[in-house]
Amino acid sequence: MAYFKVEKIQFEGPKSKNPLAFKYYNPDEIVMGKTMKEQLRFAMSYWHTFTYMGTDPFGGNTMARSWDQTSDAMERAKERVYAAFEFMEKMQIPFFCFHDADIAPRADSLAETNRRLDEIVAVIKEEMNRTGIKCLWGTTNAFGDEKFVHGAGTSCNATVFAYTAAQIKKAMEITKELGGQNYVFWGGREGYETLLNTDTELEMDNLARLLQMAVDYAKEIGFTGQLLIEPKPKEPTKHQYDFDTASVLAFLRKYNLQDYFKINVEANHATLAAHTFQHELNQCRINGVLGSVDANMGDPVLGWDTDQFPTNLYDTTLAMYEILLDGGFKKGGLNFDAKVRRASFEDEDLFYGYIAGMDAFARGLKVAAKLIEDRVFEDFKEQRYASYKEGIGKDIIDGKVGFKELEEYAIKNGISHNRSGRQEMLENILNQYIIETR
Ligand code: XLS
Ligand code: CA
Ligand code: CA
Repeated sequence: MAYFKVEKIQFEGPKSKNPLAFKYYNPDEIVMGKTMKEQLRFAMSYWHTFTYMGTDPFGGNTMARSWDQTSDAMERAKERVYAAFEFMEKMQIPFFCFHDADIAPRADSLAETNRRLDEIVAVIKEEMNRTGIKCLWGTTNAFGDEKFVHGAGTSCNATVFAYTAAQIKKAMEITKELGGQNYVFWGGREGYETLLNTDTELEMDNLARLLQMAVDYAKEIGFTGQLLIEPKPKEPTKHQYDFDTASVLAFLRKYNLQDYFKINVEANHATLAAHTFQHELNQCRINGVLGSVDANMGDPVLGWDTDQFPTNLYDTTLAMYEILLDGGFKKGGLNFDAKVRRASFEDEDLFYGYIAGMDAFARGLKVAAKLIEDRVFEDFKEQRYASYKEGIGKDIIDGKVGFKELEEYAIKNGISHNRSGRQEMLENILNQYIIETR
């Protein structure tokens, strides 16, 4: 049975006026030595695409999905699998990401929840075999249920810590079963509201203990996927421990976990932390921890985690620029952690959302590749830092001088003149590349 009336989305090129076609995403086109499909590694988020029904803090569902009409929760979960795979096939999306709670309904007991997960995982596996679609990453939802009111791994209640560990254990097992290439930890409620009732030291130590247990268990069961931490500065808690890439790195190094984790960068989380998307990717790249990406965008006017489909070409270009400079994705990919607006409630809108995001990233990929090929910023930066290539600059880099030698140098030579940073010139060149790249 088909759930969607829309036919498979095809590449028709930039001249096409068909809204249900790719204008820029041409899966087989080679960019920097790989096909677009291999470079971009697009993934569908199970939750925003198949369980989000349009609620917001002021109102309920606006979306009545054709795959959601059966009254039995397990039957509904199975229909959701078939609808999800039909959607990915029609969208030409090669990967998916999921939380345990997205794929199977929770039961009252953990044992029954786990049994339900196994039942649905078997159905997903069949669909994976039928279509060749793969799992980019799995995770557990340790934030939605009431039990996580004080946090999960950072809860003041030790039995909640234990329950969280049990959930991660099972989620890791099913991610392995599905051949997931990564496992994500997003600390949904790992943070606090007020220091008046919070022992941050114990909470952070416990978070590290939980992650160490996850590392140990991954080893024990032979899960070879990459473990990823997804930073977010706030929402739902006022202050989340995994604030941004820099604070996650400091945390990992403090607890000696740095060898086991990379980062899953989400665009909207970067902007919530008052960073740009590119800043976060750049921090990952220079520290060798760029794992995967949650592709979406926020709204600068609204200022919360709006999880919109990414359509801003500056962001997609500069994101792909960092990703390409990093040598491209290894196990990671571009997961659309994005949802259509609640007023875009028709099934067809899901297609428009994904087409917009995939085209924006395809375009970003091509522009970024051209910028790198032409060494637009590289040559400029090389010139800008040329003073470290010789003389006193080289001595600083080579560790040949200390304060005494530098004082001597400064007294004798003063400073050479500073040159313009040419920001506006560079921004205009970037515009030119975005407009002109074919
Ligand atoms: C929420 C997060 C979440 C993670 C996975 O803001 O983006 O969806 O990606 O738990
Ligand atoms: Ca995310
Ligand atoms: Ca988000």
